[in-house]
Amino acid sequence: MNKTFAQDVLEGLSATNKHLSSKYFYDDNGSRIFQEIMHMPEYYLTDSEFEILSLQAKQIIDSVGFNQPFNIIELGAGDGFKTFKLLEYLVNQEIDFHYVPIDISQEAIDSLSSKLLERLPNLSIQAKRGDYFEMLQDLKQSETPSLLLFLGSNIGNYLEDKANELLTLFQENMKKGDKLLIGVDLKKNPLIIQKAYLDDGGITKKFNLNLLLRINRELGADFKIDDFEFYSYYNPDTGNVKSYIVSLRNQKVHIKTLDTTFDFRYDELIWTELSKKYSLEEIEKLAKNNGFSIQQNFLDCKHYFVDSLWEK
Ligand code: AVI
Repeated sequence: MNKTFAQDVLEGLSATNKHLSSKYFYDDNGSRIFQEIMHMPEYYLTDSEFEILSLQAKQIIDSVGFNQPFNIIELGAGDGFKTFKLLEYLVNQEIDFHYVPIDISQEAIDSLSSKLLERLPNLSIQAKRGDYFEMLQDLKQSETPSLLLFLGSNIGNYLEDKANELLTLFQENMKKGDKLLIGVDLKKNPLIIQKAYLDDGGITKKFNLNLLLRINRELGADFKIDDFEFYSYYNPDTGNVKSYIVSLRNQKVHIKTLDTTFDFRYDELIWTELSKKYSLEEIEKLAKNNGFSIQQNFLDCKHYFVDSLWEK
């Protein structure tokens, strides 16, 4: 069942250890702040993946190996900045494919389509807005082979069980021979990871606090943003980056739609996000556990990030 925003907020803020899901970061405003994050020098993930898709587009497409027209279905496409290089390569080689980017934000989808068509007028594209759980269902019916893209280390935002559930869902909706290119952020020097999430400019803080503004706007709450701080840390033993909103004083927040007042203690945490980092061995297990075999790993030159090509 797909729970609503209101139900999830009620459940998360009523829990002993308060939590809110990072999937709600991405309203139009949040998606815009995420673009800012992707342009921060500390947020190496975007540059690393951009490098892989720019310099190894040919190798990736050769390894995918479809010898007939195919679909590229991108889940959580965002502004498509990374994917551009791969698409550009395909268009320049006059390879016959159809691109279907899917994202939850209408604004992101609109800006992606117009930017791409401006630069690649011959691109065959049909953007879709929505939850990708629903969008996957057409996949199995189609005769055309598909390459699924799940880039940007989006998989890192899922707890282990949910990650397995999602990958199994992909697997079940793919046809034999379909491919999945999955972007995963690798374990590395903890200081580099820490800086990507606790940036000096406070953009990641703004990204997290935007969730409180969203609750104010959509659920009629009265969060005072200045009374909350942001904290994030990387644990190299587990590979987990965990992010939190911190209450700076004892305070009450009323949420009209929920007809409920919540107490926040001084220093109380609201857990907002997991951004898990993997080793190559863990990625191999993840693939195997969910019915995939790894065909090839494509790494950037610093070995910070991998785009791993999986086959059903
Ligand atoms: C979308 N996702 C992979 C990002 C990440 O790195 O976990 C979201 C993000 N959160 C803070 N900075 C970026």
